[in-house]
Amino acid sequence: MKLRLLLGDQLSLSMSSLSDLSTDDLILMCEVKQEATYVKHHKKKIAFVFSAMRHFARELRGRGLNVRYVDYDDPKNSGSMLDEVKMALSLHQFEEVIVTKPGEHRLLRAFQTWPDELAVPLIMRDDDRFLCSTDDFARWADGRKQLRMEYFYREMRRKYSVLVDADGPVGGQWNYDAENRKPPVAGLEVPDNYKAEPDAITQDVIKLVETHFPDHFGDLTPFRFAVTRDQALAALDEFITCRLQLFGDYQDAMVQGEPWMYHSHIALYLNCGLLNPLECILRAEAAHHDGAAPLNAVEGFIRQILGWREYVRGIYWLKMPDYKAANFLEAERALPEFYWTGETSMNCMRQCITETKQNAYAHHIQRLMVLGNFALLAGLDPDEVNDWYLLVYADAYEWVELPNVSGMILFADGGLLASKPYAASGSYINKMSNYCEACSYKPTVKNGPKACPFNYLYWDFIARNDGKLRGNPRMGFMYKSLDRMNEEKRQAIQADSRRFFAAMQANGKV
Ligand code: FAD
Ligand code: DLZ
Ligand code: SF4
Repeated sequence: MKLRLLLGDQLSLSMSSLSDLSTDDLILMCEVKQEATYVKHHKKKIAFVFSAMRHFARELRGRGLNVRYVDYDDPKNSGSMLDEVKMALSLHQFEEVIVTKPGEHRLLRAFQTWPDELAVPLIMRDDDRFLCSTDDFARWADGRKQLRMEYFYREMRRKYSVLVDADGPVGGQWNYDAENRKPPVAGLEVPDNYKAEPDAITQDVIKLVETHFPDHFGDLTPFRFAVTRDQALAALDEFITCRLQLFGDYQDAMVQGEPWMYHSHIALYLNCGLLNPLECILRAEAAHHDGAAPLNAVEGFIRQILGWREYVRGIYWLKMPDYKAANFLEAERALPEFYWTGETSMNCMRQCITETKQNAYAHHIQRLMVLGNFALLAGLDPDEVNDWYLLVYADAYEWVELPNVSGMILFADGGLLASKPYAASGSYINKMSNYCEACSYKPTVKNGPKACPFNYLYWDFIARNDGKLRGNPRMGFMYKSLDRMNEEKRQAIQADSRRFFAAMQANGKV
């Protein structure tokens, strides 16, 4: 008889910890304070994880399996995963505890200390839900000077025979990104996103979160996430039939009041096990095959899952724990208060933070080119930025959050993940969104109180990091432009940036 520990992001019948399951075994699932508060997760994220866990436990029981489920508000709940395992072990004679390796290094480290604490062996199995194992990624990375996602992705396309035919990549190119940068056009009619009706289980969880996590970030209701595999499949279906066609065209576009755009909104389901990556990829590939979606959209979507998602996980496990401490640009400014309140005159930031607060979601380009770009330009401390991203999004787990934040947005890893910083001025945001129309700053003004802060902060960032970035071949053009600037212009940039940072630090009113 074995005890099988199942974590909140392991909600799949195909978990390695459940293979060779016997009907005598006990599956342990527990809602514990430790996991719910190691960062103060968004209220919607906790409600999502707890409700999905409870629904999955119900499904397991429906299949005749033994489940010990510890509710958060059970008076006997110890609050600690280890103590819950000990408690379960005291109930029967178990031979061993089996668990699939967790998605976060902090928990793996904790699990590694458990054998000293437990009377039976702890067996940790690899998480084989991913399409590239950590060993295969390490083999791919071994000996390479640069770990570029694009080359990894091409190998994954070949390995899984996705969008490839006898002549190579379908359509003749591996990557159609150049077609996926259309600015939004007026009158876009974005389809309504998938919404599940909260059932009694979800309603109980909402009450629980209201009671126990009142000071956590974010709006708890309306809560419309899928919480079962069937619902998650319905959300995937909605994406494939209603949004995929324009996913590519408007992948980088941002529109005021349209938080969901043509994205799929499935990361939270993929990351907790309700969906598996290959089924999403194959659905998109089939849509192209059937003529229902163009290649630029389908390839772009598949690249995010088969490429980026697997690649960032590979980087995480290859480079942890050092990756977390990386701060190549020596950024140390505190995260400003408006990341929590949304109270800033920068309309793009206000929109993206408000939507994050409401939905525990922002789409990629909001995370990257607005919220992340600001964090980079302002030189915000990577630890604080990482904590923020880890707690505000329903899809956030450290294996995927950390490389995106430290590598992709902050360049804290010195260029392991991105060949140059994703820094941009207000003109990028103005081109790719309609946010600037409703902003009290002007994207075309470069200096002075009316100027878009992204404009002068951009050049301040370039000047401030001269010693670290000038040697980067992809930054040569920027440093040539900086060198051509006259002294008066440089001083105006510095003065505006100082005034901005002083106001931001003093009262946050920027
Ligand atoms: P879509 O745009 O529809 O993309 C489809 C799928 O591709 C996503 O569901 C996701 O599984 C995958 N994907 C896309 N981009 C990435 C990427 N860069 N890395 C890994 N997977 C990707 N994604 C998370 O799942 N969790 C996070 O905590 C997270 N933090 C991020 C932080 C920053 C600063 C940035 C720039 C990106 C982050 N991402 C994260 C990646 C990406 O922004 C989200 O996966 C995506 O916005 C989720 O929305 P969606 O499901 O609508 O994605
Ligand atoms: C995110 C989360 C939360 C909020 N709560 C729990 C919980 O109470 N019990 C649990 O088993 N898992 C939870 N999780 C998911 C874990 O944090 C996740 O398994 C680890 O971070 C490893 O990825
Ligand atoms: Fe953002 Fe600048 Fe545009 Fe305002 S003007 S919305 S701050 S990019």
